[in-house]
Amino acid sequence: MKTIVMPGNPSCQGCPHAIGLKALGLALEDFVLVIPAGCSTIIAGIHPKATLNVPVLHVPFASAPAVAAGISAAFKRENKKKNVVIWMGDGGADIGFATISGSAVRNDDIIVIVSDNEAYMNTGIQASGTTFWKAKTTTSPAGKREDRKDLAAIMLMHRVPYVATASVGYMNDFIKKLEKVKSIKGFRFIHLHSPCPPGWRFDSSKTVEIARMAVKCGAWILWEFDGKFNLSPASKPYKDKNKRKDLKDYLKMQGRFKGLSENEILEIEKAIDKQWKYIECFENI
Ligand SMILES: Cc1ncc(C[n+]2csc(CCOP(=O)(O)OP(=O)(O)O)c2C)c(N)n1
Ligand code: SF4
Ligand SMILES: [Mg+2]
Repeated sequence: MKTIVMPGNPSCQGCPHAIGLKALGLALEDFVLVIPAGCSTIIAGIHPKATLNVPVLHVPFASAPAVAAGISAAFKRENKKKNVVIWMGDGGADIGFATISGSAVRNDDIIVIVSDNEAYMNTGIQASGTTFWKAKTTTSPAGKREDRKDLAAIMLMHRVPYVATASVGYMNDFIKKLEKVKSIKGFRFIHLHSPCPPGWRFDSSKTVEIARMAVKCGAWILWEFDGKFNLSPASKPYKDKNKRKDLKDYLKMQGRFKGLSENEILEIEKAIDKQWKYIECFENI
């Protein structure tokens, strides 16, 4: 266990990537990071001002799984028990999806973590496949019209040994999942929900609160597949729609949803209900 995010790193205040990266240091003993372009590249920095206290390789999006699998194979040859972790954003997971999918099919012995702040933040808040329904970004100024892709579900359908969702609002849950994956062999995938203060337009003190609200209103569902599909404890109560917190409270804390009509909020509610229907199917796997 060690602190991997050093003081003085250039992340914004309240940055979810910095919170998530801290969890890696707490859960994994011996690992290297492969980081494709994104805010995390800037946070990690370059020598002599590198701010992550682990070996980091910066790579282009699509090459990340091949690079990580190569490092993992080299460690194995040397009989070294080290984890190789790709830490990437949702934009990276869009642009580099073909190679992530190929790596999952080959069951490469790597951990892939997508820290999803629901847009391409580093290049100016462009919408990604996982951007929330109706959210305003610089490429969806009137609100995102397309549906939101469920990346973790897509990875689950690759039949890999481990897939989970996590949230920077539930660090114990995330750390527990990381502790489990470090000794599993093969392709392991964690989709981490990472609310971003400037991108979502909320106060930088509210990252964890917003992340928790996403789970409590059912918009982000915590689950784990390790051979068997399970809802994680924090999300279990919200399977019951009546127990979910008011979606409006989640939306109104974020500038990216300013001006939503009642009808649009109803549409989002329906999309969230549909998301839970898929979970019901997965529970029968
Ligand atoms: C092939 C390729 N296309 C585009 C870019 C430009 N680019 C750099 S970072 C980035 C956005 C990354 O977004 P995401 O992965 O969501 O990370 P975030 O910045 O949100 O943490 C893009 C498009 C690039 N570096 N390489
Ligand atoms: S824009 Fe968001 S993800 Fe990027 S460094 Fe700032 S808080 Fe972190
Ligand atoms: Mg992003």
